[in-house]
Amino acid sequence: MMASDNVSPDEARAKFAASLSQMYRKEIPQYGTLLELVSKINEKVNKEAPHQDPLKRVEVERHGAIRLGTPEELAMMRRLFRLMGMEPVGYYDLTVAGLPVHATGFRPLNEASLLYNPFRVFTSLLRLDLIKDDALRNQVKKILSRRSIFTSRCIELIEQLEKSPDYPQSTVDELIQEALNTFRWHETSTVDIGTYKELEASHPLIADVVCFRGPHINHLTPRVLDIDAAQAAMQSHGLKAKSSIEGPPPRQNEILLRQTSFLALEESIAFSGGSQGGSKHRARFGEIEQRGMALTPKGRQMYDELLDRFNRTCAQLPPHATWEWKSALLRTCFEGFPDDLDTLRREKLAYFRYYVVEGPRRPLVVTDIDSLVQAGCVRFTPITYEDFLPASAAGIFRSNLSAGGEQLQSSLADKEGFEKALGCSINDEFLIYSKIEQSSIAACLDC
Ligand code: OOG
Ligand code: NI
Repeated sequence: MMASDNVSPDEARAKFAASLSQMYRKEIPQYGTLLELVSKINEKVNKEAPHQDPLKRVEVERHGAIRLGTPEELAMMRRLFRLMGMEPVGYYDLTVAGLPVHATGFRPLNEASLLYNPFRVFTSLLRLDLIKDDALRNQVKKILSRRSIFTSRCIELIEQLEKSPDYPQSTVDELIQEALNTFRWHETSTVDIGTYKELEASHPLIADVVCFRGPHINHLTPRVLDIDAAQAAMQSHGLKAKSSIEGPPPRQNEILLRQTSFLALEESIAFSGGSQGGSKHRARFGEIEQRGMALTPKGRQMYDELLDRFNRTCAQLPPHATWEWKSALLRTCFEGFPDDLDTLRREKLAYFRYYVVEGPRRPLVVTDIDSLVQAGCVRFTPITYEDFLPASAAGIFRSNLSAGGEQLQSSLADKEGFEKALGCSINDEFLIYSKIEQSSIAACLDC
């Protein structure tokens, strides 16, 4: 095999993301509308003030979400994503929001790969241990044990590529085609309508995970550079956007992640593999997000505290409180969060990448990065947040599931259990950002 026939994991990921986007666009026409309006906004915003992440990256940037049923499914998914240069980052416990799942985000780790294509997938795993009812839990286990979400050819190709020193284009192309089968929508449920209704009554999320042949991708989110403009555009294009934007308020210097979605589609499904007529299922929806800078643990703690204060105050508002009212409250709650880059940097609330600029003379004695910044020979830009927010994720989950579902067993996070299922440990997002910052500092000091 000639070297030119080989592709890199980055290329495999970019191809997979593009193929998935193409498939999803065919499945959900509103997604196509969303992409068009996002693309227009991005071009306009970037023309007015070029964004730190090049438009080339932002234009293809997507995240998807899938919900898995068993540890074996998660382990195989990890192996598939690894071939595309994606690793698990961050542990998200959603039980705190009454959802019987925990999750990680698969994404590229290093800067070059993120720049090439930052595709990420929020991957959750059903927590069977939280289903209180023994009979129900056993039934769920039994249904899940009968399915195989990957085609046998897909598994063969994963095994083959894992062993191979090369990455032949044709094998990777075939892998992508096979993998798409795992992510596509199925109009028929594997179970009969009675079982579906029963599982839906226990928790709509359980029905969504258990009743289908595969973990249909439930949204594919483009990145937008101005989410307030996109929210307004969604409404004027007839997409039923949810009224509030999840995450921090709008700011001069955006932090973390702001997200909004349009409501889940009600889709007709048939049962018992197609032989039994229909009902409706709500799982798939549209979402957009704006990404700001990654916060340090100190900044993140401040964010969590302020958001918590906002939520507690919100709970006391009268039921007719409008989104304008709530968003004004959100802004007030976040007034104490500094909004200028130098304060954010000096107070170590966010992560930055430092770089040397030509011109100003370097001080004779360089003690630390601050002396270089003060002398004007080093500048800094914030590092983009590449992960998810559990509170926002819970809000997104909830607004897109049919109402209902019993209270679940309250419990504790189980990161270890998740890692055991995954077959490897989860990368710590703070460590990744901190390493990028530290290596940029070292490069400036060495100069
Ligand atoms: C995942 C929701 C989480 C996000 O952007 O926070 C998510 C799901 O509904 O399966 O995608
Ligand atoms: Ni999402």
